[in-house]
Amino acid sequence: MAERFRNYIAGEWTDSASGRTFENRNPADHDDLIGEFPRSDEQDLSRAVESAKRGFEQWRRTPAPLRGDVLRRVGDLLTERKEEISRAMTREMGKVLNETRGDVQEGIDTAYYAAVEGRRLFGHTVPSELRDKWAMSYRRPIGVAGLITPFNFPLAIPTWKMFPALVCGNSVILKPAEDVPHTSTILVEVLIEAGLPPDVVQLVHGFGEEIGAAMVEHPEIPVISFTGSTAVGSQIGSVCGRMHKRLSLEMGGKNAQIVMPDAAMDLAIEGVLWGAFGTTGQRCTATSRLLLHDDIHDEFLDQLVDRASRLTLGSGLVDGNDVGPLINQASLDKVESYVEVAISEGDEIVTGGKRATGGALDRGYFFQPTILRGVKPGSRLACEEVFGPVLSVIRFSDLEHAFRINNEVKYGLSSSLYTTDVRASFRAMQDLDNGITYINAPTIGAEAHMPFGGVKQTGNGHREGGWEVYEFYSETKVCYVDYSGKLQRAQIDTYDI
Ligand code: UN1
Repeated sequence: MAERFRNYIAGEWTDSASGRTFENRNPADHDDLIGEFPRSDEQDLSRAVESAKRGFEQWRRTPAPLRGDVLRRVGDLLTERKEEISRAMTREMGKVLNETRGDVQEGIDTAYYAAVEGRRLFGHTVPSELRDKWAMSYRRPIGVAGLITPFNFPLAIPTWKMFPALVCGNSVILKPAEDVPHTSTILVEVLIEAGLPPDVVQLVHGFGEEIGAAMVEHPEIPVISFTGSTAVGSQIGSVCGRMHKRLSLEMGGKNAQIVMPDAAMDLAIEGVLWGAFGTTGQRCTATSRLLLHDDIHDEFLDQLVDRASRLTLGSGLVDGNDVGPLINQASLDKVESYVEVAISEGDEIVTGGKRATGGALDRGYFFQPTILRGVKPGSRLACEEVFGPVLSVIRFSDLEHAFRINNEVKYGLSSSLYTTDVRASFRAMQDLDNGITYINAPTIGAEAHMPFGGVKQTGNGHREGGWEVYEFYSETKVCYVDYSGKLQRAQIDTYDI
């Protein structure tokens, strides 16, 4: 019998109202059934919203430093359970244990950062134009926040959204990706154990087209935060625009690592291996383009191919494996179809290019780390997000040329420049059209206390992480206090100095 997991609604672990479920299996081994999870719909959502509204009334009145204290305990509990959560995460998501430990650590860092923000949440007090009058602003919570999260960071991304939302005084409804429902189940257990009032958090499992869409369309969820594809983000954006909802979108990337001839070559090779094939390329920050200067192109590529072809594929739970599986069959099919596109566009496969098979690999969604050379700027492989272990190599002649190639895609999440030239580094920070630029580090690896997000089609102007996300989850309230005892008319009454 498969283990049966539940939603968390109105302070109880509960089945879906319809009784329907879906299966969660290990992407490295189809035979490994993790459990059955509720397939939720509008009925479950209605109950979750009613509870979250009660939770909001209670929580918005709880002093923010106390809200922060709950998050500090969450950080402590995640630290205690780090190894167990990492293993559960690798089992359902696939990436290797070292990476799932990093994912949990990102959640822990986000919790401790949030705990401290509970003692800040700064407003401003500024001079009034008038005498005996104060002018000030402070941050108020908004209401019920609907959080829709992807499969690739099963703990970190829910925490990026949830913890700031909670510290600001909102209640939250989390809809995790259907591929990774177990990790968020543990996260909600931890929140409750840490002392979060039960109505303040709701967990609804299920599919994007069903429960996810219902959340976006629900009139009593005024805030939506979504991480996922640009196509789905656009649909969500049109609904939220029509309903005047506050919306944060984190979407696709086509991130480039640029290598100049003066770079430390070994460092640049380590960087691209990690950026392109870590998390099996399933990060929105993944390095999916490698821009090599003409002078080093061939030599760099030879060494890189040698290293990439030696990466070991297999279950992320087994020590020594470097690269885990893709998340599911659809993802495997998509990656495979991009290799066909590459061939039709005349790109040359220099390593990989196929499903990885044989022995235990046959039971999972494994794809060989793949490098394509001769990819032409403007071609599909150079422009579209693959979300898998496929790296497109593009040549360039000088820095300006590399910047142009970097900037000509519709996405703008992260970029990276390897060089020892300080002028080139600062030019890159200024001219690369991305939300994040790394110098001498790969395109992945953002830190929890810094704003995270991208420009152009990657986002809609908001940032997760860092101090900025606290503005997203709160409204500015402005207050004036006039203690002059008389009517003072702004912009009309003037005083002699
Ligand atoms: C994502 O891929 O959606 O910077 C997030 C990084 C990680 C987060 C990635 N800290 O790669």
